Amino acid sequence: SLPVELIRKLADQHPKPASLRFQYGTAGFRTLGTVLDSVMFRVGILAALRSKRLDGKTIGVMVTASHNPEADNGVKLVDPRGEMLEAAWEGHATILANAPSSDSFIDALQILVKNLKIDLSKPARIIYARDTRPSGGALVSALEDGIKAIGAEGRNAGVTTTPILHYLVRAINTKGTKDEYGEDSEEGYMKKLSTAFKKLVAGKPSSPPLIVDCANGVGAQAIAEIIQYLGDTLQLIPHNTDTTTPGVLNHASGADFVKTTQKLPPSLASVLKPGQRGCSFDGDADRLMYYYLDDRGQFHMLDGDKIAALVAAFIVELVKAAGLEEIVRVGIVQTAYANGGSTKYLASRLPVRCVPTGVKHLHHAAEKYDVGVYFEANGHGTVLFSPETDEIFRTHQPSTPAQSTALNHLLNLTQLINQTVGDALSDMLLVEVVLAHKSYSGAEWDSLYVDLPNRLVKVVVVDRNIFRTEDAERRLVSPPGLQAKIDELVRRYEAGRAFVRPSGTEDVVRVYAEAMLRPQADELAYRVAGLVY
Ligand code: NG1
Ligand code: ZN
Repeated sequence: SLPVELIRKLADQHPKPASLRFQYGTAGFRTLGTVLDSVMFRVGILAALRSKRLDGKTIGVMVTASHNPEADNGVKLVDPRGEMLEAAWEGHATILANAPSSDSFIDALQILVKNLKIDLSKPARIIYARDTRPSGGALVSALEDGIKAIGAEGRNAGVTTTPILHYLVRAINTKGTKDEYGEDSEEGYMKKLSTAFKKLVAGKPSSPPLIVDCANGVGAQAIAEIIQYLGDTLQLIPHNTDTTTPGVLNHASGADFVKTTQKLPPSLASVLKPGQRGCSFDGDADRLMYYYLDDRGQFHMLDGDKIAALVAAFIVELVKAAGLEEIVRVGIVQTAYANGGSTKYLASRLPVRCVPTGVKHLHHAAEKYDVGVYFEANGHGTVLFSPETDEIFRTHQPSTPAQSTALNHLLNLTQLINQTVGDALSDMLLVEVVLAHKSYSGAEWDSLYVDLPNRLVKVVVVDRNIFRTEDAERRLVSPPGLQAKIDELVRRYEAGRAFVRPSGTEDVVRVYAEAMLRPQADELAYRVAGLVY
């Protein structure tokens, strides 16, 4: 049975703020760092129950608020294969977080244990990590109290990136099996990625140096480490690496800044030279944006859609060159935020699916392909190789040296790519591999297709829950009549497209619009926003 006395004693030290309601959303719990103490304690216990339910498999807990302002923090659970928490448990998490008192929390735990038939005699194992946020240390202590209260085994992975924590979870749970993912240490991760990268670029002329904007977050630490492993195979020049000065995290820098403002971080203005490539990580290093300045100094953004196009084309080529095009099917998964230009380009070459926003939707849809490439326009994404495809790459007998080379490249890609979740570091190395193979400059990559001008705006509304969508969030079903009005507006714009959906992470409604010309995209976005308001 549950150690009720110990849980109560420790729960009393982490009381829930009376006025607040917490919700486990697409990014876990996320709000001001100062109000998350009770949530962290309870998440420690929830993670232990999840582990027990899965026969003692290790569950991950990541303390981060990603690209949000420094004062925010958050927490999300990672399932045994390194994936996002199973959807049904999001509801359990929300219930536990909102129990008003220690007693009602314990009652809720008892109900959960009973309903889910959790065998409390099973072991519970948890690995946890946090990003560089100042509130992280105290929140981890609260989490550790939760882990202690239920008698689970906890392993502290320290301050690290979200994707490294996902990697560790999978590595631990596959240790000693035929699916072994890698050594379960940060060093193991660095070795795995750098070894694969070196093999993939062997013999290729070395690329010009790449500027890396670390958003003053934990990515700076990962970049500093990977540089040690890469030697002279790739020149990285890190910027925005200050993880100690208060207030600088994600400030006017990082992948989200680049995507939402469609601008170069001001701190790179005197750094990035015309023609040179740069990229930005977000605060926990799971999103990546590329860009370059053209000869006239004009900024060009290479977002998640451009990364998907680059990577998918490369993999398709390799699959063909390996003689596997009849056996291995490559597909793409996007969300409604994917630029219309990218969808048109990709859909004429490959199967493309559109799913609702949120990594779990993309990930699950990508698993349906032999090779599934998924990227959100904001730069979060990865490539999944099915177990059967992995096996084919390992066992297929090439009939020519060219086939053998292509097959080796594919095998190395399965090692380079973090298949658990989007990973800025791994994705950056992947992009660099493709650019090196194709001898592409930023401009050549950019010219794969032309982005339609687009605008994303937030609208604060009284109740965002009245906005309900269908067709992968591309159409509104409620409030009644609104979609017809949007359609009526969109029809007046060449290549016009617009949609409205409630955010899953903020108390706002998002409006997205695109059109053939910049002023029209802006105008359409503001007119649709006017309908919503
Ligand atoms: P919401 O707030 O539901 O739009 C945002 C991003 C998602 C995803 C999640 C999780 C946009 C428009 N939305 O979701 O793509 O990354 O955060 O972090 O970028
Ligand atoms: Zn992030």
